[in-house]
Amino acid sequence: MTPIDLRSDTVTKPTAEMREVIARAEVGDDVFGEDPTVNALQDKVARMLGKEAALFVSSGTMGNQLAIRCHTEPGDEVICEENSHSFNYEGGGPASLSNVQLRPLPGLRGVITEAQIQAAVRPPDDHFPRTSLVIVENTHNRASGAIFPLAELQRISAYTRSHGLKLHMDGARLWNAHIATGIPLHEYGALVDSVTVCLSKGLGAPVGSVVAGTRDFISKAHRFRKMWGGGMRQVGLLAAAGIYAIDHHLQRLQEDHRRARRLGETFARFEGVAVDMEATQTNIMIADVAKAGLKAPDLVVKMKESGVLCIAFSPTRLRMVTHLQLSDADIDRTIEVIEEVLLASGLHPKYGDN
Ligand code: TLP
Repeated sequence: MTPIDLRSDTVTKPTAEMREVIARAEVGDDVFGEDPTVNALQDKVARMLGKEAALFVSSGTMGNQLAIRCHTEPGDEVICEENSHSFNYEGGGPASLSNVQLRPLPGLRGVITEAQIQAAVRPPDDHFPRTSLVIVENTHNRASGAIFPLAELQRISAYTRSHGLKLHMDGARLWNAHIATGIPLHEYGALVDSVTVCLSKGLGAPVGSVVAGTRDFISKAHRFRKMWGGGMRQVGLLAAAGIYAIDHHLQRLQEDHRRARRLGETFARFEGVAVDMEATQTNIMIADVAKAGLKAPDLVVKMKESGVLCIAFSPTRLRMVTHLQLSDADIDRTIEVIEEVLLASGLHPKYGDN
């Protein structure tokens, strides 16, 4: 039997309709700027985000790293949140590709505040690195898909603008924040200097991300993308999948959000299991089993034996991510498996729940 795969929203495979669109895509050499489908995707995403221009890139990591490279000089310092993707999961890219150091600040549900940023910005002094960039993540992966509050983002944006700093948003799952809150994408876009969005996560395209910003920023990013070997040729095949994904898979993200909450509520019913339901606002659910004295990797193995795939995010935290290739029946079955595995691990439901 095919397992129910909740390891990430990156695991989706192109649907039959998407494959048809890919097959029909008009293409050209994108390094010459001649791929009409890539150009259409870039224009579409730039428009949606309210930015002047956009660039199709191979991955979210490349989008973020290009932004860091374009907004900084070697020796600069970049403020980010300590659990952010750029700090934890991009292979030390900022040090290697941009020769900058990161200054991770502790966040609450992935959110760093304007006050924290203000306190961390270095005064001008040749002893210090120069603070040039702030990165925020929306939604926040390691904070259970929490949405960055607009009001805090507005404060940060006003501060960075008035102090000559750049602000980049890792919006790998900004689509989810938009659907969950109803806040238009361009409202988020207007507050930041650049933003990366991913097509290959909740939207279900096989490959690709888009980074957006001013025309100058994008022409710089275009140069570094080429330098880093990321210039692709007849890549309209993939851009077509991205356009299809935006047109057909955006609104349905609310189903993923509803399903992630159901999973969170299931874990939260057990003694010793902590789920931050306030943070579980989109398609990521993280359950912490520290108080139950369990180990997340052991639970991952047990769930796998029952046909449910998920990942351990730390020795005690287990992550499940919902996506378009899961059905309500898959979620029902997952809930059964969670209950079986937790009961078999000696945990009890709270307040006599069953
Ligand atoms: N996240 C992946 C893993 O790398 C952890 C996942 O399964 O969630 N920003 C954020 C917030 C992300 O969650 C990811 C991917 C990226 C950037 C990078 O995207 P890719 O994988 O396309 O480089």
